[in-house]
Amino acid sequence: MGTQNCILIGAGMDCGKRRRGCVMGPDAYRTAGLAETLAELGWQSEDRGNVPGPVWVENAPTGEVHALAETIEWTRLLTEAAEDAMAHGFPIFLGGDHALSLGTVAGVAAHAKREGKPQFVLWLDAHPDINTPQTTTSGNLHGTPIAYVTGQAGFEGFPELKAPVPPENVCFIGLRSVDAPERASITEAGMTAIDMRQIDESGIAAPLSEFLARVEAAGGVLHVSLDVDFLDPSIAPAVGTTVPGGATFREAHLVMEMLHDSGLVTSLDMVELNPFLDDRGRTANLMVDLAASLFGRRVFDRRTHSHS
Ligand code: 6HN
Ligand code: MN
Ligand code: MN
Ligand code: MN
Repeated sequence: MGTQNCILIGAGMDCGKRRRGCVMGPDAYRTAGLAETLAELGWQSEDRGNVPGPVWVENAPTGEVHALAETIEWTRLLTEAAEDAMAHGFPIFLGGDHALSLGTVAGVAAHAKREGKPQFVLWLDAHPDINTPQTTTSGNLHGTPIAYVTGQAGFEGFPELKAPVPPENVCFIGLRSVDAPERASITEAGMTAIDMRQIDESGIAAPLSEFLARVEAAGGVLHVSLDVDFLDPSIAPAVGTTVPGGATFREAHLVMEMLHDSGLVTSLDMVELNPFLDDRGRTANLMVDLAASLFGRRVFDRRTHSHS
C-alpha cells in the first residue's frame, strides 16, 4: 500500500464574481477540522498554506468582464501549484470561488498527460460554468472554467493549455441553472449533463455509476469539482449563487461514497464556500463531512461486511 498523502492548497480566490467572502473559505475548512478528519481516515495531510493570488479588485461596471487580469494571474499560479502537487499526493484545493478551477483542472490535466492517462472531470454544481469571456452576461469568470479547460476559444491572454480535457470526459451532475449559450455548447460538445430532473427520475446512483464505468474502462483519472451550490440551499446556505432544488444530504453523501469506492478520484476542488453567509459553520462542516465520505468514512465496509 502506498502512502495516503493529501496536499491541502488554500486558494482563496474571490475575484471570479462580485460578492466578497470566498477569500475566507480555506480557513473555514481548516477551522472545521479538515486535516484532523482526514487523519482519522488514515490520510496524512500536508498543508501548503494559501496561494498568494491577487486578493480583491474593484467591481467592473455591469456587463464588463470582472477581474480579468487577476483571474489570469490566479490561473497561472494554480496551474503550477496543481501540477506540482499531483506529483506528491492527492491535492485538495480549498476555495475560493469556482474560477480557481481554470487553474486547478488545467494543472491536474497536464500531470495526467505526462503520466499518459486520460483526464476526466466530474462537475458537481447547479451550474455548468461553461460560459466564455464572450458569452458571459454577468462578467463573472467563475462561470467559465469548463470552457477554458476543454480548450474553447475566447480565453486570449490566459496561459496556453498543456492538456485540454476532451469534452466527452466531462460529466455534470446537479444542473438546474443553465444559460442559453451554455446549453448550446454542452449539446454541441457531447458532454454528459445530469440535471436535477434526471436525478428525480432515476436517482443519483445510476448515472454516476455509468460515468464511473466509463472512466475506469478508459484507464482514466478523475478530478472532482464540488461547488457548494450543488447542495440544496436549505442544508448549505453559505454560497452566493443559491439555486433551489439541489442535492439532498444523502444524495451528496452517496455521490462521495461511490466516488471513494471507485478508487478513481485523484484530485478535488471544494469551491464557492462563502463563510460570511454561513449559519454557525454548518455549510463548512457539511463540506468537510462530504470530503470525509470521499476519503472513506463509512458505516460498514460494503465490500467485506456480511450479515451471515
Ligand atoms: N458558479 N451562469 C451564471 C454566470 O454568471 O455565468 C452563474 C455562474 C455560477 C458560477 O456556479 O461557480
Ligand atoms: Mn514538488
Ligand atoms: Mn460553479
Ligand atoms: Mn454553481
